[in-house]
Amino acid sequence: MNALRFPSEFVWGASTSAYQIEGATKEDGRGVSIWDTFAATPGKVRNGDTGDPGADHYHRYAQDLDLMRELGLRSYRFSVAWPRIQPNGSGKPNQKGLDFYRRLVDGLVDRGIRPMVTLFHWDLPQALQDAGGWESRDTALRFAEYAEIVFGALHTRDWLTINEPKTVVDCGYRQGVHAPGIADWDRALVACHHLLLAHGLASRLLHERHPGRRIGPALNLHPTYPAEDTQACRDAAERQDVIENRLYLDPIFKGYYPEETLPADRSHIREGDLAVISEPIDLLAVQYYTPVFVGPDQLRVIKHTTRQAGWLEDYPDGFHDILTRVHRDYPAVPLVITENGLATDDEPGPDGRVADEDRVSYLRGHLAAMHRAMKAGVPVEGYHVWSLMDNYEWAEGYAQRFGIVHVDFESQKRTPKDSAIWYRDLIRTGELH
Ligand code: GBH
Repeated sequence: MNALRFPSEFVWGASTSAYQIEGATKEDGRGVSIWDTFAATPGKVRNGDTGDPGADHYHRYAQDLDLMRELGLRSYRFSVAWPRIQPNGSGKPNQKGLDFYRRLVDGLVDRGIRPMVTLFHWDLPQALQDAGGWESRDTALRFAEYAEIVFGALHTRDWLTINEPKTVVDCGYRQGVHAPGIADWDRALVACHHLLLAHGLASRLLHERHPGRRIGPALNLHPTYPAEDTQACRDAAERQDVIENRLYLDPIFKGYYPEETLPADRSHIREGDLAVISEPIDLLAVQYYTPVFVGPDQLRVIKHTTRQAGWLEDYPDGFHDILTRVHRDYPAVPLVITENGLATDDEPGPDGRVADEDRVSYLRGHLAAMHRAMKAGVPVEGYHVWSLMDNYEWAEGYAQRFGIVHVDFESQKRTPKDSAIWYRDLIRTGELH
């Protein structure tokens, strides 16, 4: 492949989230989150793994900041743990929690790395779950209060509201494989509405109180394709697209829900809600891992198997297709890629190197596909690999490693994998080889 050039102002970065890396779940006044509860419930997470020790980032953040600088990152996307800021989900902020994120943001700025802050990456305060969680409208109102506390404490431009509302809806409320572990589609749709409302309320607040800043949602988008070239499969893929993508894109960009997703009982959807949800956004954060191939029976068909995560297919064209489609159907907003990556089971070899060639190949293919979309006019301003370092992969515990930096969860030693060295060179030259 000839080298592909990226614009010199292109923003290269890496992503993490609080519960997955911080550890220290009982320190400095942090309250209990629904993931602490879920992980402690027997049978929910592989090997009974919990967010402790994580990558012990709460204590090692200074070392991790130096690592980011060595890799040449220009942006770092992380999340704030709501239970560190409001241990019970409402009321006066916990100073020590705010101080941690202030130190982190200062450390980034000192090193010339742009912070991108996610307000909610799934670690809901348990006290709010006890009061109904996302099925309760009040959680959306509490989220806006929490957002305003964080907006006021961190002086930084770019903000993301909710990470992957679809995963909360689908894994947390439909399948029950994530916290809070509910398996009921009707309840999932209520939670979905309140997640979107929370996004809209926080976005509106930022616009009213902090002009000059930018905000948007972080959506995991999955292009859907017919598994076979038949009418039944094409229809099934179309139906699947509604559930995967349009349930989130349509209300946010157009102010309405796809007809097929409106439940019989709509009492939770109030007059004016969709105007809040469709508050204009300043950027759309796109997370892409895998397409979905759909069989005539609406069941998923896996076509391009990857070694570790069964749900994740290596299909770069899907990235190109979803980017061009989003830009065509939901135009006029800059796109930032906030997650893309692969799980592998790499360990350091005798020479200390971590040879993760599958990850390099996945990333290379996906960046080439993104480049193709940019050439076709899609305004992608930056890219963040998932993840900066190995971490707690939710229900998979520590078994799946998505990092470009290896973490030994016993010693907490960090070792940049071959993919990290490759990424550093890409950032330095702006050329994809
Ligand atoms: C993202 O989720 C998350 O934002 C991030 O925290 C996570 O670490 C990363 O991607 C890698 O997974 O679908 O039933 O097979 C992506 C959505 C949801 C996909 C859980 C994998 C596994 C359960 N993920 N899903 S299932």
